Amino acid sequence: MTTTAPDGTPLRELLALAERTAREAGALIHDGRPRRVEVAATKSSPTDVVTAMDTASEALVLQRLTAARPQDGFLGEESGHRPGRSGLTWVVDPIDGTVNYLYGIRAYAVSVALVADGGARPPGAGAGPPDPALPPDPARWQPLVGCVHDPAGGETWTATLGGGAHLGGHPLHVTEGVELAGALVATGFGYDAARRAEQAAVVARLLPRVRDLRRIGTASLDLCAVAAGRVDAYYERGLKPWDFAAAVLVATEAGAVVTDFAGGRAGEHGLLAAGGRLHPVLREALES
Ligand code: LIP
Repeated sequence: MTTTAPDGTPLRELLALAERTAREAGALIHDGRPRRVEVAATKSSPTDVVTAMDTASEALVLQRLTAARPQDGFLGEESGHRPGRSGLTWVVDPIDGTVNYLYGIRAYAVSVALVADGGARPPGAGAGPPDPALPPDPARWQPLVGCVHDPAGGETWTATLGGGAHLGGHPLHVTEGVELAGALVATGFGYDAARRAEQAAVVARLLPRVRDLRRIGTASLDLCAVAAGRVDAYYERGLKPWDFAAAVLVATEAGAVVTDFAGGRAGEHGLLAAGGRLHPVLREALES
């Protein structure tokens, strides 16, 4: 079982820092939420919004983590990448479920992960030396510590590599032995209308074959729901690395199989999380 990071720091110490920071940012966004949240900016589409609280939350997390561990890199949804020199990078979504937060729907989270970089390389560089100036590559990184804090629900999900996944200190395990027809499946949709049309077609074909679908609107909470057995599976295409960096570790440490739709490494191109028996059946249904 892995108990220390490559620099020798105990994972439980790094998890404590991640959890302390996520909880503080969670209190900021939850307690400080104005009655009417304004859109501060948009990103990939008019519906891909940023609020002032996204920015404030990330600034707080960045300040706390760089004060505690200035040698580490940082990759945040709103402020981008800051290279480090330790080979470790904090990957942060300051508000996952921003649209829910904007509308006052109580399903949003602060996600903080620490990954071993795995050596990001310039495009076409092959097996050459990693470039520390580049953001860590989700296709190569190894999450070591993950914390997803849901301030509205008062729940904190944690995991360390090889140390299991926990909710409020209680161990988590995915549902097992679920048939496709009995599966409660979570999913999400992109901010791009053309992609949503494709995703709607997939839903139309899948819905008659499963128990039901759920669309929570927050990828990190979807993956934590798989870990806790609150849903049997979750799939989505188009997620950003900060959406899933921490929660994939929670799900895998709870016994979920997490891949893309072809059975390879999960990422922006596709993510499917489910218990061992349901995963291949659902993957085949999604591929077909
Ligand atoms: C959101 C994800 C959600 C997805 C949304 C959006 P954000 O992240 O958590 O699963 O369906 O399109 O990507 O933008 O709130 O950080």
